[in-house]
Amino acid sequence: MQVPPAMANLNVTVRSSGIDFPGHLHTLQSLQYAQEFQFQDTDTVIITYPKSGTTWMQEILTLIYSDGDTLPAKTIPNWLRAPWIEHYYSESVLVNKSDHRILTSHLPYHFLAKPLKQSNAKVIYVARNPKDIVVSFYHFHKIANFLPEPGTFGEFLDKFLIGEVNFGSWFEHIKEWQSHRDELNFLFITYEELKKDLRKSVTKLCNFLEHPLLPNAVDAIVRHCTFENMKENKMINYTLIPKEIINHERGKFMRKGVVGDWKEHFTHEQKQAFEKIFQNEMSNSNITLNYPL
Ligand code: PPS
Repeated sequence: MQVPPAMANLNVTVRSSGIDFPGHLHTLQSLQYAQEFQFQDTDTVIITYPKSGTTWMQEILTLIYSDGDTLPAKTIPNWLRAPWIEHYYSESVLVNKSDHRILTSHLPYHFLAKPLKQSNAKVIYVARNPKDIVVSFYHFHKIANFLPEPGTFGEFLDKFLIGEVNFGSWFEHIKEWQSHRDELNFLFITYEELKKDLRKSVTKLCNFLEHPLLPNAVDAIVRHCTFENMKENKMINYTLIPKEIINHERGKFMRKGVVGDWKEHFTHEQKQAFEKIFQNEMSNSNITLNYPL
């Protein structure tokens, strides 16, 4: 696999379709590759806006497809076992994978629409309360040297609400994917659902994937995929990445893993402003988020 130097393109931003992407992981070519991606019917694609539970779903799906065997999750980094289609390295990683590929993407629907509609790949959209997303994203910006300095929380929140952050608008992302769900082999699941009842969520995922598991395999997945366990797993906690890229002295990727941390960050005014924009943006969508905002 071709790996660029550790410090490559940390300060580069790639803009495509009006959206900024970190140049450390994306190139115009890799974004083009994603738009022409050859999906297979046996693929499972995790779709998320960043900080929605991507890594958690990568871990759960790895364990579902290994029938509860924790070895792959403990020995292979998540970006090799469930690569982001749009990252510069994905083509070389995927060369060796044949069936039941787990793929990941943060891209808006319109990037993947054409190739996805030509296949029967399974799409799992993981959503999370956007108030918790913006908090998690803010803290991630402080440790990820390939993302811009976030400024204060209030400054970052303002940019998030108008979609002027890397990966674009959360509102557009969820609305666009949801409005095309009937054209796809699609499952919607939330971070809050995983948190509330991981066992039930694993069963729901197994049903969707048509991959039934014995109860002891489900037990192994539920045990392995708690926040406490996963935060120690070097294969997903990003401590394998040099600190010039993700500085773990400034904070952890596996930060808190809770629902409602926004309450520790938002002022009353920020909460009011957020909810007003949320109502405006989401009023004509038919999305029901099964958690209180
Ligand atoms: S990324 O960068 O987009 O891939 O990030 P992503 O994996 O989507 O989101 C990271 C947040 O998910 C939390 N996380 C978990 N929470 C609960 N349980 C488990 N097992 C788990 N695994 C990851 C992680 O801690 C980040 O959330 P915050 O709120 O920052 O803690």
